[in-house]
Amino acid sequence: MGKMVVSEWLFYAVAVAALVLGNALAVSSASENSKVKIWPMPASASYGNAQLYLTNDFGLSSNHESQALKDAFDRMLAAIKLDHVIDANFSAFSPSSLLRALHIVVSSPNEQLQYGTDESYKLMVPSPEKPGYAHLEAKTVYGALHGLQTFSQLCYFSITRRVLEVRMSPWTVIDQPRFPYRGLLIDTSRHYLPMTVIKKVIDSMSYAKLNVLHWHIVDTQSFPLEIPSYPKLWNGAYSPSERYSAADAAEVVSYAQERGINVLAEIDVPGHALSWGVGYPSLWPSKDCQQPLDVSNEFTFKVLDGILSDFSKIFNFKFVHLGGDEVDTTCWTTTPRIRKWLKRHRMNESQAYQYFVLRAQNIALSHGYEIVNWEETFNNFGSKLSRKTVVHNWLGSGVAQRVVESGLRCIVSNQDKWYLDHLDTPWQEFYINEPLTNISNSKQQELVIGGEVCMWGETIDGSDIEQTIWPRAAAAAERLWTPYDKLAKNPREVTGRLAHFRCLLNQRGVAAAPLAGSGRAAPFN
Ligand code: CP6
Repeated sequence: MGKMVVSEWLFYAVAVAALVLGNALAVSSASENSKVKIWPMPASASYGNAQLYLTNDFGLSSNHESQALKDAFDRMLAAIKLDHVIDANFSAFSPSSLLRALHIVVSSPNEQLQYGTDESYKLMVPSPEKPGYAHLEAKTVYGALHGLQTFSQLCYFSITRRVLEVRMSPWTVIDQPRFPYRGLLIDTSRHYLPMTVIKKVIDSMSYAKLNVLHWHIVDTQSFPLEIPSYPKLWNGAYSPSERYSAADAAEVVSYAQERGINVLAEIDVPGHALSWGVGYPSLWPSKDCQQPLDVSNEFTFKVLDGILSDFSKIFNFKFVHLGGDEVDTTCWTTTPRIRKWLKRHRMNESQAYQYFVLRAQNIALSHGYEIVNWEETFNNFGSKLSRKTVVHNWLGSGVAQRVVESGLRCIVSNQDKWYLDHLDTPWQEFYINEPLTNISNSKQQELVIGGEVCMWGETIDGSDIEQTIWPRAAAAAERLWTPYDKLAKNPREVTGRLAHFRCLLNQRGVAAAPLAGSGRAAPFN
């Protein structure tokens, strides 16, 4: 007998033994032990002790012809194959240990992605009814996408067997997110981010089941986006090539949607908008006092209307972000023309700030949007805000509590925990930041729609954005996905699993930093 044959027999024997043992020992609960390497941790996961092998023609079968699902399946396979050569001798495996296909059943396959879309799924490997198959059930394509991500995390390339394998089967994962809004902010004004970089960020978000890309498009430093209604606005771009056409923006939206991610577009007004005046200087209070946007000029609101009209053709998320933070009204009171206007309208500068924000809200509402505003708008005149406002926290904790007490919705991004540009915030702080702190009433809890980690662009660009976002954003992603009672009370309990996810990101080409080097390894107690 040749060597090869002996080892093949050995594999066969081990595989059969594992399968028998696995089926005998079967299922324990995921929360009870650290063997589950899925990130973020699913709502429920049980597993056994057997090993399964994906056949070389492992394919998709589905009740529905969804191109999005087919494409996602192909990407998922590529992400688990990792370019390895799969040349196992399949005849050496027991037929009962082979997985031939993933069968996907989506009950509402035509539902479009939107805020609140059902993201639940149920994954069984193998299917109890069809032993050679894995089975994935979801209400929507977007739930199925999450199921594919989870499936990809159950599969490993075995370098000894030269095959894709699923360990610890049979698996049953029943899962859905804790919060409907799980965001990441990127900032393309402080540094331009190439389209390829934005797409890579979107890919990486899908691995962690984040579902909103908050695109802080424009700020003081540059205006990179084409606005067909006011074509000189992008004169405020850094350079002709550091721009996005309207078609580019639409491409970002569809690329994200195919991965289950909504795009929340932001134009931050009336502060943080100096670059608007490069193309249209009359938007500035004056040539040497250039922000906030001129509140006294009707043209300002015409431009805002044009932008939001153009947005409504591209950004089909139900929310638009209107900023409203850090407004320094000095230029309004020191510019004689505006000072006169304020006097004539019997407004002080803080009333003018309110007037601006509320008028911007009405324009957004007229284009069919609901609104997100930074928390200063709530802190200054919360009772005047449209009831369709979601207040975006950033300054401190405690605001969320006041927002939901007032009956408005809230997104949590407190800067001491969830600002990725704060390099001295370690992943453990990201992990333990709890959006529902001090909110116990269940009606109020529901008004906290989720949270968002913020990758402000002043100190990062396309060269280091990935390792600044990851792995810390993943820590927040679990906080936002996993049921509260399944979250680790001490982040130490999840270090190994997060390190594992970090390696998975690396394998998939995402430059996630080592855990000990993320957040500059600040001490954590
Ligand atoms: N840009 C805009 C920023 C910030 C905000 N808005 C910001 C403020 C403080 C810190 C980080 C970011 N760079 N438009 C606040 C929401 Cl520490």
